[in-house]
Formats: sequence, structure tokens, C-alpha cells
Amino acid sequence: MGLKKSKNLFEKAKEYIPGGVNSPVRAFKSVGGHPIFIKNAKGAYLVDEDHNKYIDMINSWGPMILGHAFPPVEKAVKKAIKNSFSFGAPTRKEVEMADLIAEMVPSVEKVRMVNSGTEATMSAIRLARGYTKRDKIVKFEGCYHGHGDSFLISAGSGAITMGTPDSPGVTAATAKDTLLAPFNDLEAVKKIMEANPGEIAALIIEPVVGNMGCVLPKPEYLKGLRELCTQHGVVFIFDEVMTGFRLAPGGAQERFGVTPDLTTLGKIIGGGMPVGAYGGKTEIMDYVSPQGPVYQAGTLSGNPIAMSAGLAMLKHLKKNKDIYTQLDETGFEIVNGIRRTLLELGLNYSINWVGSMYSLFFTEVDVVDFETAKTSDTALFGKYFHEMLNRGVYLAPSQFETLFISTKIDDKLIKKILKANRESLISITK
Ligand code: HOZ
Repeated sequence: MGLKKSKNLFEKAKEYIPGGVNSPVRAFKSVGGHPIFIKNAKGAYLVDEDHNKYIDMINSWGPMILGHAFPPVEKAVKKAIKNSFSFGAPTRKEVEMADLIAEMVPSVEKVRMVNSGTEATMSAIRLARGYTKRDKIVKFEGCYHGHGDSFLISAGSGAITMGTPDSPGVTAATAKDTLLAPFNDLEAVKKIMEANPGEIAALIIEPVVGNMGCVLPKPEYLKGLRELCTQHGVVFIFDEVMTGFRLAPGGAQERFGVTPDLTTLGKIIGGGMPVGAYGGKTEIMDYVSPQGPVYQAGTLSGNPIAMSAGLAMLKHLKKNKDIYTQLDETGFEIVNGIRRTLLELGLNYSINWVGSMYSLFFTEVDVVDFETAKTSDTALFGKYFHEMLNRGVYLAPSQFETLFISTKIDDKLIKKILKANRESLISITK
């Protein structure tokens, strides 16, 4: 497999871009080698600058649920672009988008568009603080909510991948207002709430964690958190940047039947373009400026091209609910196939799976939280990653990222993925 152009581009990139990339995980630092520079993508496939073709198991970190360059989305973008690219003024599309999100996502009555998941989470906690007039927030070890200061404490994703879960540059004053809890431990949250009466504004969680690898909530855990938040007057926030419109039309909250007070959403509502949003109960959302006193703004918010792409995507998902059954079945086939191979090879590695998200952890421990995720053999994962890449399967370049399945993964591709997986596991463990 030739990778000369990618290698040269990376060398040049390092001269002008810190670390040669615009987001740390994609630098391949934890798996070794150099990143692959992507030229184009269609359906299930990515094509790199050297014309190598890969089955994509990242799908732009979630949003390409219908595969790359999904025709209705492409058509909507082409149509919208004729009317110019940005106005910094309200448009019809934003109203349609807000209406659609409110219809699909159980917790959302009102919603504000922003430009990324990071903006959405930063804005949501400011709103929760303004609404409750309290300062502290609770986050979970290993959860990642973008790169806002309050969240870069015991953070997953690129932070743990690069070995800096607590980032320098976050002031002690900010860090002291972020209280940490282990994921899946209800008792720990109860203790935190009881020890900080009337001080906690919000509790933010990835209902299914994607940023320490895929980690599922234990049965009744989310329900237990809901009850604790209600009891202590804490704003309960689901970060559904990864799970929104993916685990069900209404996201994890629909799938697990637990309704938060606020929800943050990301790139999927832009059909993969740079979009985010936060929404929830009217009573809370009406605290946002200009209706209320909590300030938050953005010239590009509700950008007409991104709105057009997102509307085409969400309308399709709403109309074709069978997509979710299909994604669950594909997820089951892949995960079951990996399990069969592990059994055949006498390997006892852990797999977590829900719907179209899954992770193979190189540890024999059940992965239920950050501590157990960290028992993974990341060097072995790195070898597996490259074996898969050499066989044309593009995984997330970190043990601490979930994989995402698109509807374009058909039976033929499932077989290819499973064959690559079997050969890769044999190669790294022989
Ligand atoms: N932090 C992102 C996934 N959790 C990765 C972003 C990127 O490198 O594009």
C-alpha cells in the first residue's frame, strides 16, 4: 500500500500546523506512523491522496450515518449554495430545523443553533449556571464534551489519547468548579450531590460514552441520575453529540427512555458540516439572550448551507425509521463476528456495543468506566489498527474512541471487515 503522498503532506503540515493536524487524535500519535490524508469519500469508502480505498468505520466521528456524500444531502447543499453562503441574519431553514429537532428529540422544546459540539456544551453549562444561579458542575471521568475549559479535567478522547486528561491552561479556579464522578457509579454521584447542597448547577453526561471507547450505561443508571438531578434541582444535560439521531431518531434519550433537561447536539444536524445545538425545556431555554440574560451568540450560527444539509439528513432519518433496525442488525453481525473470532483464537478481549457504535478493547476486564478502559493494552491496539488499515479498514486511531457504523455497510462489507479483523488478530497475537 503506497502512502507516499500522505507522508509528504504530513511532513509539510508539521512545518505550518502544530503537530501537523487540526485535531490531535487524527495525528496517529497513539498508534504510530503518520496520518492518512483523505482526498474524497463516497458511501462506505474513504479514498486517500495515494488512491488507497478504505471502509470507513469513523464516518466523520459519527455524522455520516447514511454514508459519505449521501445524495439528498449533496443535492440540498448544491441548491442552497446558489443563494450565497452566509447572511448573519435569520432564515426560514433555521425555523424548520428547530421545529424538526423539537419534534424528534424528546427533551427539546426550544433549541439554539451553534457551530460545533464544543460550543454547544460550553453554552449549555453557562445556561445551567445562569438558570440555577449556582457555579459547580458534575462531569464523569473519561467523558469528553469538547475542549471547553470546564471539561478538560479527567477528559477522554484526544485528551487521554495524548496523555493529558487534565490540560495545562485550565485555571485552578475553573477546575475547582468541576466535580468528577466515576461513570456507572450512582452512589458516587449521590454522595457528591449531598456534599454540595444548593451548589451544583448541572450534571453533564454522554449517555453512551464514545470518548473512552464505547461504554454503555448500566441498566437503570441514567434513570437513577435523572432522579438525583430532580431531587437536588440540578440541570441534567445529555451530551448527544455522538448518540443524537444515531441510536434512535430521538437519540439515546429515546432509546433508553430517560429525558434530560438539556441536550447538546453536534455535526449530525449539519449532515456532517460544522454545526452544533443545545436545546431543552422552554423554561430553561428562555434564559438565553435575547429572551433572557444568559449571553451566547454567533455570526455563523444557523448557517444556511449547514442547515440545508442537516435538514435533508434529519428528514430522511425521520421518514425511514427502519434505518435504525438495519444499523442495529449490522452492528450485531459485526460484533458477533468479532466475538466468534475471539473465541476461536482463545482471546478474551472485551467488546462493548450498542446499535451502530462499538469498541473492541484490548483488555480482559469488562469495560464499564474510565479505570477499566485504561486497563487496555494500547500498544496492541496500535498494532491491530495498522493491520486493519493495511487490509483496507479505517478505524479510529485510538483505543479511546468508539467506532461508528453507517447504513452503507452491507453484507459484503461485513464479511470484508470480519476477514480483516480475523487476520489482524491472528497477526498481532501470534
Ligand atoms: N475528538 C474527536 C473524537 N472524539 C476527534 C476529532 C477529530 O480529530 O476530528
